[in-house]
Order: sequence, then C-alpha cells, then structure tokens
Amino acid sequence: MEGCFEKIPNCNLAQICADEIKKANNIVLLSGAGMSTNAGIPDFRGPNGIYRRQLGVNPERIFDIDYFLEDPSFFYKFHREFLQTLKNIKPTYAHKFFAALEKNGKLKGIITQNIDSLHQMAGSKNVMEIHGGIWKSFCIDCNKTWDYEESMKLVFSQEVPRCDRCGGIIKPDIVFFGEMVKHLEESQKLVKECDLLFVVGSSLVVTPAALLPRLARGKIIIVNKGETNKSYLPSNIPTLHVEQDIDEFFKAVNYHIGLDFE
Ligand code: CNA
Repeated sequence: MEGCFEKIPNCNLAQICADEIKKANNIVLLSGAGMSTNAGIPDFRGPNGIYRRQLGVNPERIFDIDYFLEDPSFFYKFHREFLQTLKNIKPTYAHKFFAALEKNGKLKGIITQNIDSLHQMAGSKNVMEIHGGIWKSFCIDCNKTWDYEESMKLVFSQEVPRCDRCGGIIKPDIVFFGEMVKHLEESQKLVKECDLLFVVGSSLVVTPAALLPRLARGKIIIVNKGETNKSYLPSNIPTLHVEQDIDEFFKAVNYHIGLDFE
C-alpha cells in the first residue's frame, strides 16, 4: 500500500489485506449499510437501495428531523417496511469475521452507521452506534421510553404511534438528518489511535461519519462496491479500495488468516 487507490489485481487484494491485519495491533472498523445487505436489509445508495425507489419526493426526507416533526406518517410508512426486513435477521460472514478479530485482540472497536445491531448479534462488544438504533423508542415530548417489543405493538397498530402518557409523537432512537450523532468523541479517538482502519459498506456520503477517516494516521482499507465518495478521504494516508462483495472478500481474507468462527 504505497500510494492511494493504486490498481492491484483482485486476486492479490485478499492476501494484501490479510498481511495488513497480521501486522496491525489496533484495528478499527467503520461500517455502513452495505455491510448488512447480504443479511437481506436494503441499504440507501446501493443498486437496490431505498433511495433508488421512485417516491415522488426526495428520499432523504424519510430521515429528515424537520420533516418528521411536520409529518411523522411519511417516516412511519417506510419504517414499518424496514422493520419487516429485520425479522429473523442473522449476522453475515463479515459481521462474524470482525467479531472474531475483536475476540483475538486485534480489533479495538467498531463505529457503525447501522441501526440493525447485527454487530452485537455477531458477538462484537465495543460497538459505537453513531446513528443510534431501533431497539429503543421515546416520546419526543415527555421522554417516556419503550423497548423494542412494546414499541412494535404501537408502530403496527397506529399510523403514527403516540405516547399513552402525554399524546406526544413516539420516535425510534435513530439519528435523523439534522440531529447530532452519538459517541462522536469516542469514535474520533478510536480512529486517531488505530493503525489500520477498515471502512466497509459505506458510500462515505453521510457526514460526520464520512469525515472520520480523515483522522486516521495508519492505513485505510475500504471495502465497498458501487458508489464511494472519496472526496473526504485524507490524501496523505495509504488507502486501498477493494471493490468486491463484502462477504466474498472477507472469506478470501480469512483463507489467509484462519480465524476460527461460525
Ligand atoms: P449507503 O449510502 O446506502 O451506502 C452503502 C454502500 O454499500 C453503497 O455504496 C453500496 O454500493 C455498497 N454495498 C452494498 N452492498 C454491498 C456488498 N454486499 N458488498 C460491497 N458493497 C456493498 O449507506 P451508508 O452506511 O454509507 O449511509 C449511511 C446511512 C445508511 C446511515 O445513516 C444508516 O443508518 C443508513 N442505513 C442503515 C441500514 C442498516 O442499519 N442496515 C440500512 C439502510 C440504511
């Protein structure tokens, strides 16, 4: 990894990546929605992503906080569909690979933009859910909270779920556009201190997550097929971009490392 985005034949990429993992002592993963498409959860900007649908309006409105406060039914229509895709989900090979890397002491943390908790289901411990998660919901007026099971009953029985205490709108604990992300300082610290940063399954469009790689001082390996915004990446850090299917690629990487899991 001498320069940035050098062209290396695909067959060598898994070997190079495995060698970098062997050399590293402080690996961090920044994951995005592409990490979970093989689990059956659509991403936003991939070929079958939610943003590819013809909605008649800007799809970014779904997760826009101002629009949510004006018309929460628009969000809930999509949220109900999204929740259906989460039924019986299981972590992918790549989720389990990164959980195993943490278990053997190489990986220090995961910063995820995902709200599906698949990293935790795979066994990962130090997970920063910077965009929150769906497992908790709260009333935007009185802050009463509901766990997943309780909130599901309300989401599927009312067009817009309302608080039984004050009548306020219930919102899942997902960070919308226009809201502050969570765990930003801890995430920045993880990236600054790592010697190898993986960026997996992210188009690197959504900030501030997409800005985190700028803080890296070690090497960066991006594994993402399709749209990948490189404009925020640091120009002075060796960066490798692997444009392959995430699970296929990490299976090939593990062929050279031999982590035992599954
Ligand atoms: P994104 O903008 O949708 O980008 C995903 C990227 O992954 C795209 O470039 C795809 O082409 C690529 N990709 C998809 N599948 C694969 C694959 N199997 N192998 C290789 N590449 C693949 O998603 P980002 O995470 O960058 O954007 C941030 C948003 C998406 C966050 O706010 C998330 O909360 C949100 N999101 C999360 C989920 C989830 O929790 N699973 C699902 C949908 C959206």
